[in-house]
Amino acid sequence: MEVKNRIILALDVKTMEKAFEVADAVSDYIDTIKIGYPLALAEGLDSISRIKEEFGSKIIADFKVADIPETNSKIADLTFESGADAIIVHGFVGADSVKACMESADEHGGEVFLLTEMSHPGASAFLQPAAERIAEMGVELGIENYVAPATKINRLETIRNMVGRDAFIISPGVGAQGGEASSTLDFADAAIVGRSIYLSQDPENAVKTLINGIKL
Ligand code: NUP
Repeated sequence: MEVKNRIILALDVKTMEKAFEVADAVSDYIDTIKIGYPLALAEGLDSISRIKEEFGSKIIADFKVADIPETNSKIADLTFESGADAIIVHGFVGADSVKACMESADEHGGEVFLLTEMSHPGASAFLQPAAERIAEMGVELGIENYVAPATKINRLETIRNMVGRDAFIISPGVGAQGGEASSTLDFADAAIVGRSIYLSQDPENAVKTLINGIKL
C-alpha cells in the first residue's frame, strides 16, 4: 500500500459530519484513512464507502478481528464488501482465524494488516510476550502488512527485524499517546495519527506540522 506523506488519519470521530469536516481539512495531504469502531458503530458500515467516495481515500478498517475462523470470514467479507481496502486483524487468535481473513481479502482484492503488539501500557501484560511469535506466524503465513506500536520504538524495531525490510508496517501511537513521528518512521512505513489531528483546532495545520517534522 502506498501512503501519501507516510501519515494515516485515524478517523475516530462519532458523527459523519465531523468525519467529513476533518477528512476535508486534510485531504490535500492524506490519502489513507483508518476507520474503526467509533465511526462504524455510530454511523454504520457504509461510513467506509461514504468517506471513500467523497475523498477518494484508501480505507483501512480497524476492526481488530479476533474471532473463530467462520466468524472472522463473515466480518472480513462484510468489511471488504463495504469498500474497505484493508482490514486490521488480531494475531493472538491464531493462524486459522487469521487465514480466514486472508482468504476473504484474496477473494475481494483486499489486504490484511496483522496486529502484532499494541501501543497502550496495558499491552505489556499479555500481548507483548506473544508479539514476536505473532510476527513470526505472520511471516510463515506470507503476510506483508503489519501494525506495531509507535510508543515503544524498541519493540517496533524488533518487529521490523522479524518481519523483514520488505514488509509494510503501519504504526499507531504518534502524538496523543506520546510517540514521535520521525523516530517511528525510522522503522515503520507510515504512522497512524488520530487525536492530534482530529482534536486540533486546525487539523490541516496539525498535519502540515507533522509532515514537516519527518524525513520523507
Ligand atoms: O496498538 C494499537 N494502538 C492504537 O492506538 C492499535 C491500534 N489500531 N490503535 C489505533 O490507532 C487506535 O484505536 C486509534 O484508532 C489509533 C490511534 O489514535 P490516537 O492515539 O492517535 O488518537
